[in-house]
Amino acid sequence: MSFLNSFIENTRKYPAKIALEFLDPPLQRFTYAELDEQVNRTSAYLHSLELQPGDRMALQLTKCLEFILLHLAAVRLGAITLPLNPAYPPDELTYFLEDSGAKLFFALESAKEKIEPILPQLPGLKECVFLNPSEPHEFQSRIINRQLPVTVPQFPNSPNNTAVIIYTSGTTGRPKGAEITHGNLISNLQSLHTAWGWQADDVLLHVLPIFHVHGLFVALHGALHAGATTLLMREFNAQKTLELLSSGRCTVFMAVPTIHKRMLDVPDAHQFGLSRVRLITSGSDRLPDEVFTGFQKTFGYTLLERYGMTETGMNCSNPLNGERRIGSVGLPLPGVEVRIVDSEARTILADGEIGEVEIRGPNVFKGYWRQPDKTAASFSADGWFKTGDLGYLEADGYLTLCGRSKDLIISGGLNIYPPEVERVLAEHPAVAACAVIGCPDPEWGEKVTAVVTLHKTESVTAEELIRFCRERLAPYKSPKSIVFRDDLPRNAMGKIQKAELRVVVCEGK
Ligand code: MCA
Repeated sequence: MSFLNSFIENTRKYPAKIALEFLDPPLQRFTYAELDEQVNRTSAYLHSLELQPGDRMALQLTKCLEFILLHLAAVRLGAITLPLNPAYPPDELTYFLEDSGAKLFFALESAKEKIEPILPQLPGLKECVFLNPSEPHEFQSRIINRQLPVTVPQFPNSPNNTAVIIYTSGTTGRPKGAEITHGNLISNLQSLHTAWGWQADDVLLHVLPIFHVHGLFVALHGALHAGATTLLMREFNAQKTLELLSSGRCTVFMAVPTIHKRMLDVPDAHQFGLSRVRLITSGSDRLPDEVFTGFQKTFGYTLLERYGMTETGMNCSNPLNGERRIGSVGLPLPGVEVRIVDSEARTILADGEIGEVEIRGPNVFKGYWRQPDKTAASFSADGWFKTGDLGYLEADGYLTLCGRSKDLIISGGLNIYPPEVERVLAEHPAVAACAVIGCPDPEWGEKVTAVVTLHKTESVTAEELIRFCRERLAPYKSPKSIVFRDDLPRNAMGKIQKAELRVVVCEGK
């Protein structure tokens, strides 16, 4: 049983329907039957590279057809996809490939010079293939149209088999690979299918990256599961998005608050009519009230906010029909249980009381890749996943989030864990101590800000420190601003007081 079963069924039900269409160059369009054929050929190719069930295949590609084919084909063979942000520099990339023990790695031709030097450090990696998605014919002739001897049968995945590993950072140590199973994916697809009323005649406008839960599982898998059409924009463009949404062709749109805000900021945005789009969702970060009401005023549309995490997929959603409550992430999805506990005593709290959100259900991941201790620590004694988010339930079941117990920054819908950035800054010889915090920001939600003290004899500029970080971290994780201070506030145990820093640095008090 695999999440691919519904896709395969749809290739028989709707062979001539457009499954995928890339809207910007290279323009590409595939019916369900054509996509199925290409996935089969790609499976035969991966089989010829001896990709076995359970093997990891890493993809560090842009949003392209090659990514989608390789992902679906690997999973069809029972292997595990490891999607990686193309922005990861070699340092981070080496860690992900090494930790996951990836056997195959598909990367961008344009990154070849940076990647080739790290390959000798990866003895587990059997093959690294460089692709150029702007020249799709190359992939076609090298891979898809090769004479391959066998049609490979679909591996009979069980719900507990891992389908995808997505790395998430934590408050301690290096990022951990969250193992997401076929069962997790199927249950979440079914819940969302019902909750959001997916139809085979839906047309999804897809503007998100596909190396994350949101763009890959919720949007792309959701549409393939429904037998719907997906129109893909390779890179988000606010003006073009509004033109497409008002064209009457699209019925579903999913985005993060930064994207919704950019759409509101388009000059004369109110002139675009979105009345033929039946569903517009917002997730991955808290939806600011002004964006929620801005959408109502400008487009006459009430955004549907939902709540998810890499480890759990989607947990809650405001209803399709019913009240989409401002500030709330809505009701638990079918099959998902939500409770609020006291962060210290771990006792269950009553409605209205703020505590840590815990989740239980078939959507909850299997564990962190080869990290049994960290997996155990992330579950309560009775098996609920501790999200690290703070919130409260209302008597009618709506969940409202109001902060985090874990030290996490969300910028433009992407998670950044301060310790990762602090570790890099601490490597700079001039830095004596540092603390990384998220300051509220109208564009990004939160802006990565580093507060730094220097060794007395050293000097360095903010620009130099930012450049130092950008050489070692993905650009979205690198500080957007550096604040120098003579010392950092600490408690009696010597721990840096981030709450105090946030007040002083972010609020300028
Ligand atoms: C780009 N930059 C960022 C971000 N994105 N900096 C901080 N946070 C970001 N999210 C950097 C760029 O590298 C660039 O740096 C500079 O900021 C300006 O880039 P710009 O061209 O304006 O950005 P963009 O390329 O237009 O991207 C903005 C974006 C993008 C469209 C909002 O960040 C995005 O697609 N976000 C969605 C992420 C997402 O799908 N999250 C889901 C995670 P420079 O020019 O200096 O190099 S899954 C999840 O969270 C859970 C499970 C859930 O519930 O969904």
